Amino acid sequence: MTTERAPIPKFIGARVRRREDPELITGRARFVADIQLDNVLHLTVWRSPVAHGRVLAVRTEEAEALPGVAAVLTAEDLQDAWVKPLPLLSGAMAGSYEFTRLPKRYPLASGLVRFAGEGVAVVLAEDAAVAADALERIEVELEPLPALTSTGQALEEGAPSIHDRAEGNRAFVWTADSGGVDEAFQRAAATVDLDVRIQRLVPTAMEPRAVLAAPDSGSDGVTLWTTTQIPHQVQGDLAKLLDWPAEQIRVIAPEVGGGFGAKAAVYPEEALAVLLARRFGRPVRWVATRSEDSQATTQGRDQHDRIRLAADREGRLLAADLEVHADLGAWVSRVGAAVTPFTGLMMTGVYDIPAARARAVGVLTNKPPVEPYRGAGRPEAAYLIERAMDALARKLGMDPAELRRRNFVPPERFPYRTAIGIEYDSGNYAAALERALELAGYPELRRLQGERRREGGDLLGIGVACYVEICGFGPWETGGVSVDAEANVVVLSGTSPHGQGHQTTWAQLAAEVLQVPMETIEVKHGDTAVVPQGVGTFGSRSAPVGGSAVFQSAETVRDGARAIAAHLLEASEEDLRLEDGKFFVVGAPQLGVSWKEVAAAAHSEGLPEALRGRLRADTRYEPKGETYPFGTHVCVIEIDRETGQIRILRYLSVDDCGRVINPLIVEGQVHGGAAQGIGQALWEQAPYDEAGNPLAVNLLEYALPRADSLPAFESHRTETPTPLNPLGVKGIGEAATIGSTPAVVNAVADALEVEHVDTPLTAEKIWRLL
Ligand code: MCN
Repeated sequence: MTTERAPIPKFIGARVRRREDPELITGRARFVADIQLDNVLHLTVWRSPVAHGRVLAVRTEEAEALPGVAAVLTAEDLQDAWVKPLPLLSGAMAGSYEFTRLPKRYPLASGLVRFAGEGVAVVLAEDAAVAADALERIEVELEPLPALTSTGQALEEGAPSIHDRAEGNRAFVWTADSGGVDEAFQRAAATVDLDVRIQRLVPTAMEPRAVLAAPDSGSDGVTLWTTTQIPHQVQGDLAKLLDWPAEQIRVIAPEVGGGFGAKAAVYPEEALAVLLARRFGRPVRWVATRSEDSQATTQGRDQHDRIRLAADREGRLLAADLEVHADLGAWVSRVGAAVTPFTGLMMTGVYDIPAARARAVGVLTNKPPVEPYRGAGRPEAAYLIERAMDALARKLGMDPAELRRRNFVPPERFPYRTAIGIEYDSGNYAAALERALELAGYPELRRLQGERRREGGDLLGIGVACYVEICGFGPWETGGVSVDAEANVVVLSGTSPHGQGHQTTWAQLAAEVLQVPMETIEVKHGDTAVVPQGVGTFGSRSAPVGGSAVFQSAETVRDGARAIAAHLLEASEEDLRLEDGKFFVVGAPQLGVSWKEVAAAAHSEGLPEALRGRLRADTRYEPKGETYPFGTHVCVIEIDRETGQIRILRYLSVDDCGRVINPLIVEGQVHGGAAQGIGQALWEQAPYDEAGNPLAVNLLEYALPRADSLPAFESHRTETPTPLNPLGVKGIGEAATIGSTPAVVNAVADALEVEHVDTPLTAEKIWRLL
């Protein structure tokens, strides 16, 4: 119904404070570990202390004999329970797989352990202390085997294969090729060739992972509370693994303290808790310690790449060529085979490059599995192309901003098909760059830098990075809206927020369409019994896909309400306008009915059949395609010549996520995202020794960014809506992580006047370089 003049948005675009925060910041929110049940058994996992070894014997008698221990179980004890291995996804939007050999994983290792931290046996005990003591009494005889800790070692001729199935330690090889790359390199006036290592990171959510599973009374069902971003997929995957009907597994994601992609996996502990709760008829709880989490939760990034660019004399790009060696760890994660190709798919970035070729090899090593981590393959892509662009600018003696300007995909070319074969929906890359340069005072910064260089003071570096990312993945998401007899609104969403503020933004969407106060709207999510279908929160998909579902349901309910109002007013629907919670006849505002009256009538007996049930709608929204947010980040740094210490003097970004639902939340997402990208650039790394032992398993050893080491973020926006969804929104959850790492590293390379330096840019590394 489009007859009414669209009211000026009151809720969409407003800086509404997050309604979930009061509970969170006053400690009233309930996380998995806060849920108390009677008669709980505590689960602990015996984890391999070595990265690679043959399990010769597991002796459990001593542990079993400990008072309070209910059971000690090994992979062999449980093997009949698992009907299928943990499910894996593969497939890419363009290009093709030369082969895939994805090893089959079960919740506990048997025969071989393949990374330090892999689970071999479990204890169930009456309390957590006994469960911990029992672990120490389990005796596992292990024959250590040489560990492969890098893609270089794993791909070497004659290297032992970690899995029989994946010979040569290649789990998959994905390629895409537009053709014409070699010819372009032959006729190029300038080329660059960078060898880049992207270190492994530990996704560090505030809340380590935890599970609690309880048998339902009077049925075969089990309820699982878990720290997940994807409750419905956990339900589906566990049902396949155990061959149980999905309805027998209710999955609840209560408050989840961050995830960053690492809680979008389906984990052994989830499967074990559900299985054992049913077997023992008692609730089963497992809560990871911080150091356990750093080994038993999936990790991020870890690539060794080579990127080459070819350009003509004026700096116009002719071709790009990329080889990715992705260190997947010991197992291909649930979506690893589908996500690694993103680095290749997004390799041309914001530039119009006529020829491109990518090859991505998924390599198995003796380290914990890598799962998507904020950005998942796209931070790597943006980092590679943006580092290579700076290197090319150096080679051509050209200002890096000018080189970018010359190569952007122009706004009139959208939708734009890249040489790799994916389609960007909308964009104005030059607008974001120019705005960022203006806000930064770019010419003045360059002048100052020249002055510093002449005078020999602390080194000043200016980093510019332009990014585009792919997000808003399908295949669908659910969003339901209903209005009860008292005009209270309930929104049901298949997304599963864990810090993104959907409680607030979904209420904004419904309030806008229904023209009701936000306080009358309740948003429910994260429980498969309340919201029967959903896909979950990852890949910055919730606003474009889940938000669109909520929006469309709200429109359907509003139209239903208008029909009821027309019936009550004996007016024509076309003559009715909705404003401030009231339907009224245009030109006669005194003739109106409120939402309360409409809702009461809708739930009463007297309504004609055709108008019944119209205050409820459930949309399963299928996006027409992915959306591509973009932006420019600018970082200004100073390097202390004496210590190699890097100080960020200014950090600003111009991000474009299309139409914005809540600017306050978008800015929060940008701040958090940038903090993570800066952490990767400067401090964070998950090192392993030659034997595959992790060297950073707690927050003393793992250098997480801290508030006092981060700059004040200046967050700005341009707004280029996507034509692909009714809201015009693109995602923002990962954008700043993608834009920030290259901005910082470009600034440091600019200060040092070097072609490239690998992350993390610790003071020691910089000091040695100086
Ligand atoms: N939003 C908006 N206007 C837009 C786009 C988004 O107001 N144009 C709002 C959304 O309504 C939502 C939030 O911004 O409230 C993020 O939306 P979106 O970009 O769709 O991302 P998702 O909600 O799907 O969140 C996933 C994304 C990812 S992939 C990671 S990783 C990540 C991130 O979100 N992990 C986070 N942000 C995080 N924030 C916190 N606090 N914790 C994490 O673990």
